[in-house]
Amino acid sequence: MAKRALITGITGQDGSYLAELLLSEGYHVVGMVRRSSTETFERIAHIQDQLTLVSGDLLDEVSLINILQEHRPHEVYNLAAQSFVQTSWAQPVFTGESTAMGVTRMLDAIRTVDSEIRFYQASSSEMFGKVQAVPQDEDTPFYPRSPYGVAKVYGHWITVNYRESYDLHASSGILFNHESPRRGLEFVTRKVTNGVAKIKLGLANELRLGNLDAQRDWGFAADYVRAMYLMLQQDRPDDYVVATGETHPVRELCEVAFAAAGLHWENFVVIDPQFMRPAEVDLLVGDPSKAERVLGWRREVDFPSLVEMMVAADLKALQR
Ligand code: NAP
Ligand code: G4F
Repeated sequence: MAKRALITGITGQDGSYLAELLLSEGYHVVGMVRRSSTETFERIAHIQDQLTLVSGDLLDEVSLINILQEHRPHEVYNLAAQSFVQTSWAQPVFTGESTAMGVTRMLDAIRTVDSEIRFYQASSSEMFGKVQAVPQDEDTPFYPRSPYGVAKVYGHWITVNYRESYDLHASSGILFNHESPRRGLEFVTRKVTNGVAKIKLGLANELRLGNLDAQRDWGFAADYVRAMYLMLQQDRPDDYVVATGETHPVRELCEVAFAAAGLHWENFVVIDPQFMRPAEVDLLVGDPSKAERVLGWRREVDFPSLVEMMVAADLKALQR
């Protein structure tokens, strides 16, 4: 009998890659989508006929209980969230409702319907915020710097708490930034690679950015969803840092991305204060040793290859 998995956030970057992976592993994949006046299925259009899409929302626990009762998944991957850090200052309450309380609603729905369901929570390196150690691992204390980071800390600890209180197989992946050609256009990697492609094709003549000094540990999203899957195949639930172990400033991202199109970044990048944040996370770099040792996880794509892949994809899409 095929295993059944429920993915919340299936229309997002990670949801689309995870759905592909689970289908290739022979799963029956159920994807939860929220009601919208227009469809947001672009990232899963190529596999939509292999998926069961169901309507639900992390803000509505009744919808979660009904979905679990009807589809009886063996595994739930909770990827849905208000995931853009900058927006979390403009919409702090909504961010808390979906990114923090949404986790409790799903955990409680699992406890109510079937406590044997295995659960994955999409935790984030944003929880480390003003970092208390370098590199960051599973024992590094959290110091979030945005309403989003605070909400993710709540989601992380409620996952640990339900695991310890109710013996749920609930794991939390503390994932560092991961990117791809499917990344939302508002995040800095995709904003840069899309901006480079537009400039190269004569569709724009500048790229406006915020803090170029911030450093991130950037990996490839398709590598990272493999770690999520591996966590739920373990006998025991646990928490894992998933990262590359390397960090790069936004300035270097610009350098590599513009160079991939034969351009020099300093001729086009303009600093614009509107993209600066009220509180910044200056440096993130993760230590993935535990995920490598216990899960046998390895990343396959390095930083220059990732950026070059994204520039090439944006050039191709815009040329089309
Ligand atoms: P994303 O592209 O922004 O996707 C977010 C998904 O959540 C979308 O499918 C969105 O649906 C859905 N969603 C938002 N609010 C919802 C609600 N109230 N009910 C149901 N669905 C809702 O994010 P991502 O990059 O794939 O990230 C996946 C998860 O990992 C997120 O929880 C994110 O915070 C976390 N994370 C991401 C990274 C990263 O670097 N990508 C790193 C660490 C952790 P619509 O399509 O309808 O908007
Ligand atoms: O690409 P970003 O918006 O990603 P951020 O804030 O690191 O968050 C992402 O990764 C987290 C994991 O650490 C996830 F949990 C979260 O959901 C999301 O996927 O910004 C990266 C850095 C920041 O320091 C920002 O200040 O780039 C800097 N930056 C400079 N100029 C910019 C810009 N960021 C954006 N989005 N746009 C700019 O123009």
